[in-house]
Amino acid sequence: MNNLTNTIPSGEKLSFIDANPYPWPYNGALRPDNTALIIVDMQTDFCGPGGYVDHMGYDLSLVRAPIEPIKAVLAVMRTGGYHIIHTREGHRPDLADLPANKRWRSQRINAGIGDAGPCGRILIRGEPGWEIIEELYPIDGEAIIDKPGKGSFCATDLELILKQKRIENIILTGITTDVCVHTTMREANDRGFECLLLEDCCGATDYGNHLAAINMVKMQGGVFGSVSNSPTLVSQLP
Ligand code: C5J
Repeated sequence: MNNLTNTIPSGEKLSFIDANPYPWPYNGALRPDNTALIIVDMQTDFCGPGGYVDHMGYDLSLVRAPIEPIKAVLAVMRTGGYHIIHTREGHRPDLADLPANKRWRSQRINAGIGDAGPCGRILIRGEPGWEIIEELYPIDGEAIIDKPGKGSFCATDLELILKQKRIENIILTGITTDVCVHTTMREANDRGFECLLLEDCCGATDYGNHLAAINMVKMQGGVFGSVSNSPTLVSQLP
């Protein structure tokens, strides 16, 4: 493999991925057993025709752009034996976990969460629109985190699962860059996880917001972690 590797006196091999603003992970401890790929909300509601984002009138090509890059990363990380975790945003059919203000805001823009649409009830667990898209569908053994909010740690068992599996490094992909991916990255970073964002494996409903979200990660020496891309990761992953 073409990754940047070093051996320290203890004999442990260090591996890094070229990234900005620093080679990732900070300590070179990059291994399948301590590293997870998180794929955020690659659901029909966020990137498919007739889903929530489509209802809101945004350009689906922006949120579909990461599908092929994520596929490439997913294939190499599955083969390498890395942990794979998928998330899904959605609410209970009785809307018991839907904050009133979130519902109200969605109704204002004619994409009411819980309302009927071409892909079933919008953002409701179990409905066709809430499913992860076929191209990136989880396989046996991959954890799926169902979350009612934007971040993947709020009201979920993600942190418990990461700790049980002794995961230290998280590679973030999915949609949308500026909302669920960013919130998850910030939450993970504050909990001490070492995060890498793959810029071509994310997308937002607004391209300027996508770019700004990527830029924010790199401030202050990597305030939330570091940024790389799928070809680099695929060619350098140990
Ligand atoms: C949004 C998400 N944008 N998955 N959800 O509402 O980013």
